Amino acid sequence: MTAISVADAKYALALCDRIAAHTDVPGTITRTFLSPATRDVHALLTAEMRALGMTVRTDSAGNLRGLYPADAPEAPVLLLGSHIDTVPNAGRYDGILGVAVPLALLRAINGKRLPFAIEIIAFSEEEGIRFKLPFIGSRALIGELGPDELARTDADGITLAQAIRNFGLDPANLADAAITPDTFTFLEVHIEQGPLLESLSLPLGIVEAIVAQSRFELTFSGQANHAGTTPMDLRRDALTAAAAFISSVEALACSTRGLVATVGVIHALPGAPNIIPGTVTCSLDIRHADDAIRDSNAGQLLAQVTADCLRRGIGVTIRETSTQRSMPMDVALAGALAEAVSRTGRQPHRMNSGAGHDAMMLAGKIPSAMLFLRTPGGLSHHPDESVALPDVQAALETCMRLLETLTH
Ligand code: HGY
Ligand code: MN
Ligand code: MN
Repeated sequence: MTAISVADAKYALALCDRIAAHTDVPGTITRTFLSPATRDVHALLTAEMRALGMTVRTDSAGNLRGLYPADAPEAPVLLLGSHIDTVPNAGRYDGILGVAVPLALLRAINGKRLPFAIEIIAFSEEEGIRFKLPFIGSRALIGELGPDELARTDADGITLAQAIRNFGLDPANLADAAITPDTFTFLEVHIEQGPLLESLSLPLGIVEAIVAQSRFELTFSGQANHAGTTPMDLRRDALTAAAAFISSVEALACSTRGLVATVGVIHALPGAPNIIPGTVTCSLDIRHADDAIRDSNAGQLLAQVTADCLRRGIGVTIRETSTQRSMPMDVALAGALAEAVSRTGRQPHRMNSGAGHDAMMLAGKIPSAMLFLRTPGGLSHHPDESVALPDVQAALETCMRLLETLTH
């Protein structure tokens, strides 16, 4: 099969740079579900896909899908891809690299036809920023984008269904996003987004399972009042109640092996230094490799905050905005991927993913695997997120070896 050159890796990274230029917030890399910048990225990727001999379509969930034909009709389909939406002020590789590497792979194959077709998918939304619902794109592939999800509203009150219509698509046609029956495997190439591979001085990881994650939104209701005239014992301060909750989140996660929990968003209203906050909303993101441990710790935190707010005379409402169970990757495929890494002369490292990925949605339907690339500094969901050129070349060589395996 074809050799991989450093030019192929450079192509992938250059494509990530070109896509990073399309943002909804100038000065940052920020693209949310079907935003104006997404349309620009679709146009850019469509041109790349067509130049590689692919046919291109956009399904009704806004996933951009390029199909590279097989050497014969009616052939099975290998699905590759990742997401092109980002968190606010993101890096340029989270998600996107998982579209750029497969395109670089096809570029290296250089028109050769294989006994299977290759579909490369740029998922429309994985992060869950605009609608507080992660995996919108990949949910559509597995038939889990239903009326409840379509009724979700963004900060401007636009429903998910309307956002799809505003992009020129029809939510009534979501069946067009379904994984085709002849799709036999999904491989997602992604940066690790953590410090492990770098600490081991290894370029590539093979994901064995993606940890369970739940996200909640909490609203604390106290009494706004004058900061200067209201005695401390007469206050119903919503922000100090939230602060006690946030401290309890940190304390529990630090004392529970394998648990991570984060409050990443907090809004205090009315939001003036001389007004006691009357209403506070905050998020909770809690993860563990074991569903039951994730659930029991989430339950403990939410029971604790409910009791504490009762004592403080503060109202608290809790909404679970999303939850994903821990998802193992396909054992045989992970083995083939590890063997492909070894055949490039590198040491494969099997690991779990603390980050969620579209693969966790597809793995329940088709054999799925993930190839991780080392993240320098372990820094991600940050503009300084990076990836090393040699590691991109290593990933491409691994993917090429895997294609050889799948071809026989
Ligand atoms: O938050 C996550 O785990 C992923 O980056 N969406
Ligand atoms: Mn991410
Ligand atoms: Mn990602």
